[in-house]
Amino acid sequence: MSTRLSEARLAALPAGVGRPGYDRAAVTPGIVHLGLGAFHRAHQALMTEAVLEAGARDWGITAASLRSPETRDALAPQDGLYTVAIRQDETERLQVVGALRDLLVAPEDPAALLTAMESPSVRIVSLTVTEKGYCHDPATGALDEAHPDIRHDLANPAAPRSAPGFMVEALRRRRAAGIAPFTVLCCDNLPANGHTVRRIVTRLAALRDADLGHWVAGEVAFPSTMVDRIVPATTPEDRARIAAALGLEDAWPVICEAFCQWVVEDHFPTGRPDWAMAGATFAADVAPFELMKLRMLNGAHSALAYLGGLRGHTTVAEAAADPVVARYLEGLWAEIAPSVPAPPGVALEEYAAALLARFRNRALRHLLAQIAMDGSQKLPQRLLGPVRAALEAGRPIPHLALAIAGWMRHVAVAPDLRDPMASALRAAAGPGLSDPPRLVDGLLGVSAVFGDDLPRRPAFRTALLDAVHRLRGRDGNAALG
Ligand code: CS2
Repeated sequence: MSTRLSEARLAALPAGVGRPGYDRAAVTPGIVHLGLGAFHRAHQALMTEAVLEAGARDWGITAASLRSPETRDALAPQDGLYTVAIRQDETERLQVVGALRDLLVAPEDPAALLTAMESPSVRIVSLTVTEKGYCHDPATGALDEAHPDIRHDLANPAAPRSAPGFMVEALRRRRAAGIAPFTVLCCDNLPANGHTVRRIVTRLAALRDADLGHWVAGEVAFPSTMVDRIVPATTPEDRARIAAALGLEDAWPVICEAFCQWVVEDHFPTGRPDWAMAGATFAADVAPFELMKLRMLNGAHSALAYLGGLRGHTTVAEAAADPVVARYLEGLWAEIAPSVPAPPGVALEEYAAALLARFRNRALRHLLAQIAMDGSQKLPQRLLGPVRAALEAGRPIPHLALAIAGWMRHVAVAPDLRDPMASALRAAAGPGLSDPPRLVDGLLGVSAVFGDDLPRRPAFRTALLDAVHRLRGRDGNAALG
């Protein structure tokens, strides 16, 4: 086995590989990040790296995993260093990133994470904990007060498990100690993510103590953000290729596309890094960017995840290169676009064309199965928002209905359904494709996904039934053609 990437080995890296040029030891933590996944490392951490590179010393990141120790175990022996591989078709650029100063694993030591979040030098707590990490009802956006982690955190506030539980306890301690609250920066694909997380955290705080709830509502900033970069899971081949290029072993590099967008509402009462120098855009209103991205990009991703397999594809790039699938996407985007007010300076047709080109990036092995995960948490903001708008306007929705029927089929047939609501969804799906009305009505009745309004829309039910019938025909493949 070759030598491991580490601070001491940085000078030995080949000339073309980017690396920290600043004194890492002089950097202090200004951000605690919850959710140590690949997305954070290829997006916010990389942008923060540019700020550190430009001379800032007070915006280092303490990154915590709320679940498994895997990433910490991989990165700790490398002094927190890891490689970002930016890939477009046949080209690849490598950069070793030093922005992660400390690595924590919450379940091992919740008190250590709370102590880090309490520190006056920490002014931002950012999050990438995925949709399900907020313990909310996906259809309404409200805190799920019956969620086992929320019940646990109410009973054991000093040793929380959930992201909202950590934020509320840390904010309570800061308030008690007279320390200004941190800004909560949600970087997950939730609708109106700042507002949604504000509602969740405020509600949990109020359940602990009404006064604390008022204080959180009045004093804590929750700017909204739109985050965008495609970051597929790292494969063993990626690890081997990157080790060969570095001449050193990196146990957990991250892979991403060249495209990177971050639109952030500029509301940080205790300061923020100058992420604009790394390409972030600060805007007064993020909502139109967020809607566009969630519906056009993520909506199309979810449609591909549930339909691409019918044509034998396993990755986004394979599916998007298939002319039959590309035609379907065109139809889907035409149904979604009227529900998206174009942000200033953006033409939706060009945005859609650019998405197709990004999806076709041959260097990314983005598994459809990875995107298919957690559909119950993703469908409302990605596909059901556009469905509501189209039904309201009386527009037909054959492409949207096919995507949702694809999800219904997935729920019924997936050998290993990866979704926090898996057992409820399976029960609601009944005997599955053999009884389309039972499948459609059963799943439409899951109000955490479809709300109370959509089951009462006969046009929606009819479109779904029609789509499920199309998916049953022969091998389902014909439905897309
Ligand atoms: C994807 C996203 O896994 C998924 O659900 O749709 O992770 C997507 O790749 C990112 O949001 C792109 O910015």
